[in-house]
Amino acid sequence: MRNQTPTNSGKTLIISNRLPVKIERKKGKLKFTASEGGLATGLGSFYKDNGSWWIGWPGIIPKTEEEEQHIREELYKLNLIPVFLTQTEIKNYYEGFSNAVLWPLCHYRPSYVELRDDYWDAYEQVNEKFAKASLPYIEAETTIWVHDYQLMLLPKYIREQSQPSSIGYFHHIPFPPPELFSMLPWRKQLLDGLSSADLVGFHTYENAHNFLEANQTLLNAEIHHHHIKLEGRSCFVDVFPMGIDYEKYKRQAIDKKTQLYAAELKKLFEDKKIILSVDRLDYSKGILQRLASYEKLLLKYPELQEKVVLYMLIVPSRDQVNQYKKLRNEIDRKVGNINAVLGSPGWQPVSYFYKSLPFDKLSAVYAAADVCLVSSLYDGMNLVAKEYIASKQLQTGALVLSEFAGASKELSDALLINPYAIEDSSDILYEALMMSESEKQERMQACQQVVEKFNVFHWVNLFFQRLREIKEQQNKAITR
Ligand code: GDG
Repeated sequence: MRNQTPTNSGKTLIISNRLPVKIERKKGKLKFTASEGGLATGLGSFYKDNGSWWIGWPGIIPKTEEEEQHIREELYKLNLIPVFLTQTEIKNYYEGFSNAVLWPLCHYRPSYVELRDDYWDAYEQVNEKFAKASLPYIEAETTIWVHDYQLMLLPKYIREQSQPSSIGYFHHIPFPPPELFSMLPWRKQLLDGLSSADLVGFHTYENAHNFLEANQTLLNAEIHHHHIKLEGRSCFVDVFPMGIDYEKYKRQAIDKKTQLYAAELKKLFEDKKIILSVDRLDYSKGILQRLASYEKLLLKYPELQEKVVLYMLIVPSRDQVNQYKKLRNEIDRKVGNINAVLGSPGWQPVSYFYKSLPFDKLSAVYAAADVCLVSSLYDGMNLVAKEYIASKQLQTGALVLSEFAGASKELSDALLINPYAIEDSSDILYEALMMSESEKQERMQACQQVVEKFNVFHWVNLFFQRLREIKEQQNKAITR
């Protein structure tokens, strides 16, 4: 499906909190590595076009002005424009308002929300900083695509200071129901910021609906189907479930080296079935509930003891935010407890890794796993589920997927669980482990068809196509 590589006439400006690049200091020198994330892959053909750019934070604080200049020059060669953040901005805008206010609120954790004026002030200031940095790259024919909750005010700030062809925004995480969103003292400013875009996209209908309703109840906006009318401007709201680069995962999974590593991994666990989980450290991923249902599985079906292992890969994330530090300790304790109580000299029930694996190793782990367990309590989409599907080219595995992950709306042939229902989840996990090869194959093939067709290129194409249609409608309305 490579022929779906997106195209766009005119210039494109992508804006996200992080640039798709990793910069590390190694022996006094800076090392630049391109990011392999889904967004970077999907949008690669856009921002690398002539006159198109990607603006964002490069993830590093320069030590000197010369170093800052050097970073700018290096990134410029890659069509990337850095917005540098100070330590205080990182603390208050990123760790503060983005990850200790918006993230918990959008993931149904109002008790984790830290309502602080200094966080809000920094959020406004940094959004303004991003707008300022963008202005030199905006012309009348520029199409702008803003990404995610760190930049909800940006569509408004850009609109006030320039006249691009169109502004799109995509919300990668859930959008809460209006009753919950209402608790924010700055709810109106945030909604106003977003509805200044021409098009706002979500992964699911539920989220789009919540956003429309919030505009209606909190801003008194007129809503016509998927269309918000407010103060003479209009904003379309639509659903675009994000996909992955299916071919890339497929290619890597059938690569000889990957297969060799997968075989080594299987050998390491001998005749045991591997249940895999992969996520960033986050309370939205239901890691403690997952451990509880795995523990239940071993207690309820003791014949599985010494016959199965939970391979749990957790990527360090936001470890400066209080709730994340707390969660990490709780996970350590729970894993230790399961291994100490249920383990034996030759068997550790949970193999837990707190680190990130390189892509080829991750692919091998996907390929080796008998079951992939996604237990999110709430998740915009969850790409891990789709990556696992794309990596099972022998159609041998089973996916156990939370019904609260956006991916469950598309992957109806996965085994769906309510991760809060510990006992039910453990039964479904048992069913996955015991499933016949033919049923696994049937389900896997059905899921693969969906993930292959609705891949990341399809997602990007659809979003830009919708933006173009909106622009055409607006032009027609003006000339009428
Ligand atoms: C947000 C939303 C939405 C993980 N471990 C390793 C590794 N990863 C990669 C996975 C996957 C990505 O991280 C995680 O993506 P998810 O979609 O599962 O979750 P979030 O990070 O929370 O993403 C989510 C997404 O945005 C997109 O809109 O789906 O709902 O929360 O790609 O492969 N990659 C490597 N090594 C690891 O150890 N190389």
